[in-house]
Amino acid sequence: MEYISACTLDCPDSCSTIINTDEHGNYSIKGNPAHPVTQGYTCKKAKHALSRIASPDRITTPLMRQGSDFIPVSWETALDAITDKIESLRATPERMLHLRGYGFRGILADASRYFFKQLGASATHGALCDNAIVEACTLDFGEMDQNNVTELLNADCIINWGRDVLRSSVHTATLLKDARSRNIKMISVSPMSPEEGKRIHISDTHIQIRPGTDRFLAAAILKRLVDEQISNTILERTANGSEFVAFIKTLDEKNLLKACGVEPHELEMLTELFSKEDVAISNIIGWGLQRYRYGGENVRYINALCMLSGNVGKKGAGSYGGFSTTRNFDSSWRSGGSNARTLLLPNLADEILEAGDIEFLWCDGSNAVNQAPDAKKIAKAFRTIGMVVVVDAFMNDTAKRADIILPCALIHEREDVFGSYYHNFIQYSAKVFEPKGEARSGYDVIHALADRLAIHLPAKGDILTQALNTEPITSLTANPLETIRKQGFLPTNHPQIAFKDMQFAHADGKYRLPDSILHDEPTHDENYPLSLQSLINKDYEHSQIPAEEQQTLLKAYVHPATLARYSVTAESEAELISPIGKIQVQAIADTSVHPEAVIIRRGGWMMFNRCANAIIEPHVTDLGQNAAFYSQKVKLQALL
Ligand SMILES: Nc1nc2c(c(=O)[nH]1)N[C@H]1C(S)=C(S)[C@@H](COP(=O)(O)OP(=O)(O)OC[C@H]3O[C@@H](n4cnc5c(=O)[nH]c(N)nc54)[C@H](O)[C@@H]3O)OC1N2
Ligand SMILES: Nc1nc2c(c(=O)[nH]1)N[C@H]1C(S)=C(S)[C@@H](COP(=O)(O)OP(=O)(O)OC[C@H]3O[C@@H](n4cnc5c(=O)[nH]c(N)nc54)[C@H](O)[C@@H]3O)O[C@H]1N2
Ligand SMILES: [Mo]
Repeated sequence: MEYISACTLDCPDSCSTIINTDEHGNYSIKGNPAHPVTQGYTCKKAKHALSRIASPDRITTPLMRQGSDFIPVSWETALDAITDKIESLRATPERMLHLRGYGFRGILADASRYFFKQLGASATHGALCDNAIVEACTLDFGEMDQNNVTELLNADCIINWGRDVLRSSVHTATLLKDARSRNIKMISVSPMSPEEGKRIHISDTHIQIRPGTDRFLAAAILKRLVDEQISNTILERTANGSEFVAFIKTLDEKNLLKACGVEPHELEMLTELFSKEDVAISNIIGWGLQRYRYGGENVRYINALCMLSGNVGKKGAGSYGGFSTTRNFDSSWRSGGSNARTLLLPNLADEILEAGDIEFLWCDGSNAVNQAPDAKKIAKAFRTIGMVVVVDAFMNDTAKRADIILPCALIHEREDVFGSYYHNFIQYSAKVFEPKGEARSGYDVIHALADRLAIHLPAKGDILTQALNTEPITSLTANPLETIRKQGFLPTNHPQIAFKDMQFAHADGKYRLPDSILHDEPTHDENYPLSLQSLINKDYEHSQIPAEEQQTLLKAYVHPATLARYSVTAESEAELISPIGKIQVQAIADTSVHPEAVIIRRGGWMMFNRCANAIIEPHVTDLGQNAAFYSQKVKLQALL
C-alpha cells in the first residue's frame, strides 16, 4: 500500500512523504515528488523517525512508578490516578504546570494546551528555540514574515548569516546550490573556518566571526553606509531613522571590527555590495546567532542593515528569518480559558523551586529535563512535585523522572495537519499504522481525561475543519480538509514578496530600527574562556536519538591551537567544565572550529553522560526570553 503522510518533526522543511507498506510488515519512506519543496527526498532524521515506530525500546503501556522502578498499569488505573490528582487541585489550578515541547506539531497536537488552559493551570513563557529572532523581527517589521523562498533565486547576492543548511534544512541547501549554479554571489558569516563555512552554508566566500558578535559586523557596515548617506525614501519608511543614524555615526569602526574579529578587507567587500542600489541582497538569518545573551540585538542589526541598504520589500532582496507555523490556521477553537501564571522555561529548575507549590506536572512532546538549561537541577526540581506525568514513547531523561508515563502514538500513527516556518505549504500527516501496543495519540489521551473531568473538547473533524477555514487556504482550495487528506499538502496564498514597497505591519506602516544602543559582549570569568556551541545533530532531531548510538564518549571538537593552549592531547579523554558541572569528552582536533569555541553535538542523554545542558547555565536572551545556550563559557581540561 502507498500512503501520503508527512514528517511532523520540528524542522523548517516540513516534508510531505510517501510511505510504502507490504503484507510482511515491511515499510519504507521517501519524499513526496509532487510536493514543490520536498521534491521527492527527505533527510536521515525523517527516516530515523520512522524506524522509531518499531523500536524495541518503545514504551507501549502506561507505566506507574514503584520505588525506583516502573510497573505496567492499565489506562484506566493511570487515568483514574491523574483525574483524582487534578480534581484535588482544581480549586488551586496554579499548582498544576503544563510543559509542552516541540516533539509533536499539528493542529490536534494543541489539544493539551487547550485542556490545561480550560483548567486554568500554570504554563511556561520564553522558549528554547527561536524566540529571540521572533521577537526581534516582530519589533522591526511589525510581524514575522519573509518572501516566498523561491524569491532567493531572484537575488544578485545571498548572505547566509550562520544557517547550517547542510544539517538543519536539506531543502534550503538544494535551493542554495541552485542559486549558486545560476551565478548568484554566495557569502556566509559564522564562527566556522572559511573552508567549513563555505561547505555547510553553501557559499563561495566565508567570513569567520567571533561567536555571538554579528551585530558589530552589521553595525560596521551600517556605519559606512550612513557616513555616505541613506536615501530619504528609505528613512521616511522608518519611525526612528534619524535617531538611529545619529547613533550609528557615533560608533568607532575599529572597535566594531575588533569586537567581531572581522578583517578590514572583508568589511570593504561587504560595504561595496550593500552600497550598490542595483544589487539585490537576500539575507538568511540563522538560528545559531540568536542563541546568545544579545541574540535579539544580533538579529535587529542585521535587519537594520537590510532595511537601510534598501534590501527589504523588493525583488530578490529581503531578510529571511521565518514565520509562525500556525499562521495559516484558525486557532480560535483553543482560545478559551487562561493560565494562572507562567514560569520562565529557560530557567525551569529555579522557577519550579522558587514557586515551591507545584504539585502536578504534565509534560508532553518535550524532553525538558534534557533540552532546557541546567538539566541536573531540573531533575531535582521534578522530585519536589507530587505527581509528574510524562507523555512520551521512550524512557528518556524526562520520562525517567515521571510518576506516571503515558505511551504516545508517534508520527504516521496519528492524523494531523501542520505548517512550516520556512515554506508556504501546509502538510497532512496520515495515520498509516495503528499506534504500537496500547499507545494513544495526544488528542485521544486528552479526550479521555476531558471526559472524566467534564471539560468539553471539540471533535477532531470539527477542529480540523475550522482550523483550515481561513482565507490563505480557502482562496485556493474549496474543500481543504477533504483535499489535503487526499493530496497530502495544500498551497497557501501569500505574496511572493513580504513588506512590498516597504509597507510594514506596525500600525503606522513604518519600520522600527533598534534603540540607540549596541551592547558589548558580556564579560566572563577568565577561568572559563571558551564558548560552548551545542549544535544540532545531522541525523537526529534533538534528543530523539536511540540508546545504541550513545554508548561512546561525547566528542568535543576543538581547534588544535586551543588544544595545545590547554595542554590537551588530540583524541584523548578530557573534561568540559563550566561553573555548574562537568562532562567527560573525547577531545577531537578540528581546524574548522573557531579558536575561542568548543563544538559538541546536542541531544545526548544525561543517563549516558552526553547531555550538553548538564553544564549549561540558564542564560536568557535580550529579546523573547529564549535560552542563550551558546553564551555558555567553559574550560577544557586534560584528564590525568
Ligand atoms: N544545549 C542546547 N539545548 C537546546 C538547544 C541548543 O541549541 N543547545 N536548542 C533547542 C531547540 S532549537 C529546541 S527546538 C528544543 C527542543 O526540545 P524538545 O522539544 O524537548 O526536543 P526533543 O528532544 O525533540 O524532544 C521531543 C520529545 O517529544 C517526544 N514525542 C515525539 N512525538 C510525540 C507525540 O506525538 N506526543 C508526545 N507526547 N511526545 C512526542 C519525543 O519522543 C521526544 O522525547 O530544545 C533545545 N535545546
Ligand atoms: N538534522 C536536524 N535538523 C534540524 C534539527 C535537528 O535537531 N536535527 N532541529 C531543527 C530545529 S528545532 C532548529 S531550531 C533548527 C536549528 O538549526 P541551526 O540554527 O542550523 O542549528 P544550529 O546548529 O543551532 O546553528 C548552526 C549554525 O550556527 C552557527 N553559529 C553559531 N554561532 C554563531 C554566531 O555567533 N554567528 C553566526 N553568524 N553563526 C553562528 C554555527 O556555526 C552553525 O553553522 O534546525 C532544525 N533542523
Ligand atoms: Mo528549535
